[in-house]
Amino acid sequence: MFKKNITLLFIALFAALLLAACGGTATTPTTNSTSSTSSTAADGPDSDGDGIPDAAEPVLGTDPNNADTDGDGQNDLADPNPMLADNPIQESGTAVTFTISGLQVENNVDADGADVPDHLEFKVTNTSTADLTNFDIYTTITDQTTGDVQGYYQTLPGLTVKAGETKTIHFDNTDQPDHFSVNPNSAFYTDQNGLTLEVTLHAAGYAPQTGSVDKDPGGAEGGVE
Ligand SMILES: [Ca+2]
Ligand SMILES: [Ca+2]
Ligand SMILES: [Ca+2]
Repeated sequence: MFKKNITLLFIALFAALLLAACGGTATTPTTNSTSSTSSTAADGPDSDGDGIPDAAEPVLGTDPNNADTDGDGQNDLADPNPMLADNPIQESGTAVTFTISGLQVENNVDADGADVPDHLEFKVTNTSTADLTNFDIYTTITDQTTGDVQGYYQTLPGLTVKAGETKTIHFDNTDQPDHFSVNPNSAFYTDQNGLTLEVTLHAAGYAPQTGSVDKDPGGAEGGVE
C-alpha cells in the first residue's frame, strides 16, 4: 500500500509538473497583430491602416491614403523602397490599339480654361474598332539633377476608351471621372529640381505605349487636391 501511494504521488507530481508546463504555454498571452485603421492616440490616426501614422507619411514620402504607395504589393511599412516599384507590366500582345499624346505636368487648365493645380494628364486615342478597358499604368519620376527615381504602378479601374475616341485622363486625386489617384507626397510635389516623368500605359491584351514629359524646376504649383 505504501509503495503504491509513493508511486501515485510521483505520478501526481509528474502530472502536475506536466500540466504546469502545458498550462504555462497555453496561458501565454497571444500577440494579436491584427491591423487597425486607427492607432494609438500617441501615434495619431492611420487612415490607410498600413502601420504608419498619417503624420509620418509625408516625412517618408508615402501616401497616407494608400497602404501600398508604389503598387508593388508590399505594404508601406514593410516595403524597403515604398516609392519604387518595378514595372510589372508584361504583355505578349503586339497589336497597337491606342496612342498617348499631349502629356502635360504644368500649367494645367480645366475644361473652361481656368488654372488648376499642376498634375499629370495626357490623351489616349483608341485607334482600333473595339472599346478598350482593363488599363494599367507604370510611371517613373526621375530627378534630372540627382538621378533619384520613383516608380509607381496602378490599375485604372473604370477607364474605358471607346473605339475611335480620344479621352484625356488626369492624375490628381480630385475624384472625378477619368481622374486617378496619385501619391500627394511624391517627388512630383516635393522635389524642386527638374523632373522627367515617363509613363507606360497598357490595356490588357495589347501592346503597351509609352510617353515622356519634363517638368521645370520649382515644384508643383498649388499642390495636389
Ligand atoms: Ca498610414
Ligand atoms: Ca501609406
Ligand atoms: Ca509597396
